[in-house]
Amino acid sequence: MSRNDEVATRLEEFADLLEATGVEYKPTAYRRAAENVRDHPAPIEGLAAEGEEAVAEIDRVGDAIAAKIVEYVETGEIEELDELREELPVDMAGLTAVEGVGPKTVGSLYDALGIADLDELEAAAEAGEIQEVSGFGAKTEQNILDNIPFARESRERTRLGDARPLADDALASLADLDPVESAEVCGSIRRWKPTIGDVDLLVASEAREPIVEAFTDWETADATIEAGTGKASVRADGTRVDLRIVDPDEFGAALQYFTGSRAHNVAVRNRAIDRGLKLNEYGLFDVSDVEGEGADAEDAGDDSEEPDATRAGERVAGESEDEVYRALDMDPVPPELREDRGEVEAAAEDRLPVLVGEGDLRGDLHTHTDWSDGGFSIAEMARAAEERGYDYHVVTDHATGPGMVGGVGLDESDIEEQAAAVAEAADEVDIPILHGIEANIDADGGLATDDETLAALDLVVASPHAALGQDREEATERLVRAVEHPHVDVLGHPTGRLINERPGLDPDVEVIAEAATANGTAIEVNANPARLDADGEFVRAAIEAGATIAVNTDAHAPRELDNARYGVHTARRGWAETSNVLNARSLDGLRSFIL
Ligand code: DGT
Ligand code: CA
Ligand code: CA
Ligand code: ZN
Repeated sequence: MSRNDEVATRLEEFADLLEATGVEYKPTAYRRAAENVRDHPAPIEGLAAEGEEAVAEIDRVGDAIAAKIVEYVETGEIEELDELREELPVDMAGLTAVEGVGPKTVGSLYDALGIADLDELEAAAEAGEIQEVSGFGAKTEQNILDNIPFARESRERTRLGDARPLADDALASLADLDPVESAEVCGSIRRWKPTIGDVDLLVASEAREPIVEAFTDWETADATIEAGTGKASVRADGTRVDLRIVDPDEFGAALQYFTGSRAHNVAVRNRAIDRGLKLNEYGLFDVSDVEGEGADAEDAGDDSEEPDATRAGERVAGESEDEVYRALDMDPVPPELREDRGEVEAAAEDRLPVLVGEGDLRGDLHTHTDWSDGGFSIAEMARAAEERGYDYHVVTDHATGPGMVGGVGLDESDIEEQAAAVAEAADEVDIPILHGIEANIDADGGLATDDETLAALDLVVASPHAALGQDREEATERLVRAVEHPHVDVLGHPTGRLINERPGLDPDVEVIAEAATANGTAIEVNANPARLDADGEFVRAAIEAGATIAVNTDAHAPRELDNARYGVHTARRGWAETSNVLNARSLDGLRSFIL
């Protein structure tokens, strides 16, 4: 966490505590200041060293807040914040993670019932105490109860978009060390799961101590949890990072083991047992001659959840992962597929999909500019796409409609005006720019933008932005109607979920997939790491039904085009091949689909 982030987090905590104690206006001022401190290009500690005036130069940071920032950078504390914390000793972040619970609610419930954390909140709701508090009712209490499990889970798991860069950073700090022969990320990150419990790293080396030392000295590590000879764990940016060091000839077996998932490993291990072999983190061993093991052993351990963790037997494979899979008469399984959803059988029968790759995308079909809520011009965004090597670029700013607040969306006349601006920007870059729109799907599946305007556009993405609490049936009907709309080309972030923030819609994905296939509408994998929507399971249903998918970043800034990789790996989790992906096609291929 940069110092700017850290200071911003303190200011936000300050804002929450003020709001909880009933103070008005000031919380908003602190939140705005926090946002600008976080986004400020210069390190806050440098400005603080120059004094309060330099800090107050940051937009929206007044003298009073500047003084607190300097106090914090100099002493590590803000006296007034400490006083507020004493006055209201609650787990604010934990409690406000519950949808519908804001700082004000936290303040009221603390005053009335002394609720300080999630466990106490749950107990009070279960005992029916919350509905007795003035301003609360039975419905609010039930809502709180319903939303606690999601809040708990989201407090415990880190978004892939935060964990992957952390893992890459840790790995880079290790890979350069002299004694390190190979280094890889494993666990759920290597499988590109949307959220991860902890980061797992694996290093192959004959050495141990210097690597553990370098790891615990890694500059992002905040604390050492444990440091042994072959393994160590640290906490970094609030996430646990585990490192294991193994001998180079066991690296492949260890990589296979620690990549998981557990269910995949059990299935692969049972395949080994069927062949008189034993697979564990040390290697693949022929145990037919080992007493008490082998196929004839009384307890051959079929369907065993845990492997026999010894090196007994004759080593058959272990140095590389591919070698381990091949020795089991199967094709190497891409990590994204290792969830025990048929991949072991497919690998054994030589019918694994050839998955889409990061380099296969030829353009982005969902991007924003400063015409709506993006921060950059049409030409700037298109140039960034060109620099990535894309063959085309599609601008899809927000149209007006439900969920668009503060005049963000474009109405029909804005869209017409933008068409001319897109044509002008096209002269500034060497790739074609298509003019699209991101229309809003209203609660019953209709679009707020009129048909004539939609018909004149090159491409229409339609996405839900409001009414995301609908039940399954309503949500399914709504999305099917949107997919059937004659002008809709892409169903954008279909569930509207925000990972760790809100679950979004829960439609019947098979029904949507069939409608999408029948109507020639693509289903988006929104690559924003806060969304990853559709997810891998949805993608798989889409592809099995014969639908086409689109991997889009929904970028609001040039650097967000880099999020494409999260989308590609999510599509891979859904078994997507290049031919299934609309924006892996040439401009002609794209045009014939969206026609
Ligand atoms: P996470 O961290 O909750 O997102 O999920 P993973 O898959 O990264 O799980 P983690 O970190 O507990 O362990 C990493 C991998 O190592 C896991 O996917 C499978 C393997 N593994 C770890 N411990 C065990 C174990 O006790 N039994 C088995 N069968 N596999 C294990
Ligand atoms: Ca893990
Ligand atoms: Ca772990
Ligand atoms: Zn968008």
